[in-house]
Amino acid sequence: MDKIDETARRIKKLEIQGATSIAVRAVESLRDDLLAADSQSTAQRVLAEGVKKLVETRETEPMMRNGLRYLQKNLSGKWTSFEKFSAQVEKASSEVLEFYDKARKNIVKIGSRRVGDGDTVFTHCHSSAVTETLIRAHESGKRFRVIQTETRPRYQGRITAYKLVEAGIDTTMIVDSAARHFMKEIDFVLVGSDAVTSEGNVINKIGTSQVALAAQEARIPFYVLSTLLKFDPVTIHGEFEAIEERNADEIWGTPPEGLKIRNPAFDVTRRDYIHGIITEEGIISPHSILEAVQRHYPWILV
Ligand code: RUB
Repeated sequence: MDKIDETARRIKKLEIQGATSIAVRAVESLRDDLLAADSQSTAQRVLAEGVKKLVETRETEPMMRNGLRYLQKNLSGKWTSFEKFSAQVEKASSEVLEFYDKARKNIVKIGSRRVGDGDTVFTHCHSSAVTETLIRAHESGKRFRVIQTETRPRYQGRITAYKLVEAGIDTTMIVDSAARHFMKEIDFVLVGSDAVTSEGNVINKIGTSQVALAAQEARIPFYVLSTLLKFDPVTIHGEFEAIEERNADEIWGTPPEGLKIRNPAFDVTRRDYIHGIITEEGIISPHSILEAVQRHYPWILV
């Protein structure tokens, strides 16, 4: 399981970050190790252990879980030959990667239309969907400004900054706690998502819900860019989306003895604060998320 081990290690260390990159790399590594297996029984073991290992890297990543489970479902059962099994690995993994790719293209297209000439857009953390959307809007000739957070403790805002500045977008970085201070300058907030629940709540990088609160207070629209593939089906059955809590040394490497440090990676933004979720179906109300998932990816709900 060389590829799976390497990918799991890199996801845990945040060398691979963001829900989409995590999901794509997890599916690719599982596909590669399945294709490298020398027998059907080895492949079945890689499938079971590999999915478990990848899923455990980050708790709050249903886009990865949905993709890996799609592979599992399509590879279960008895195969008459190892060649047939391998062909099915290729087929099912290409299908998942195509779902991811198509969804991304659609949300970027729809999201970039929402950016207006002269706007000031606020974003938090690094979402590859958000940066791609802003870059697409810029490439289409719109001129706008972005205010973005540095995103403690791991500074993912710097990745956003590099990408936006490289694309020639007028970008200003602020500390996370300055979000409310700058709300009066903003036209709308655009953030990514790690998970969407059956109630239409969104889980994204810690601090997102504070930005949403500040946006609501200032009467600023708060949009979330999220493929429906980030829907977490367990939330229908009453379970809460698990929130990953990371190591304390991300916050302070040499704290005084006895100090307690808490480091949740994500928080929940309730649907009441969300103006719209920008999905592959269009900009939808958080209330209609379940129906939209049912229409596009019924297999997620099975
Ligand atoms: C990243 C984060 C991103 C979402 C969406 O958190 O919260 O907003 O994952 O990303 P972390 P994308 O850095 O802890 O992974 O739009 O790329 O799917």
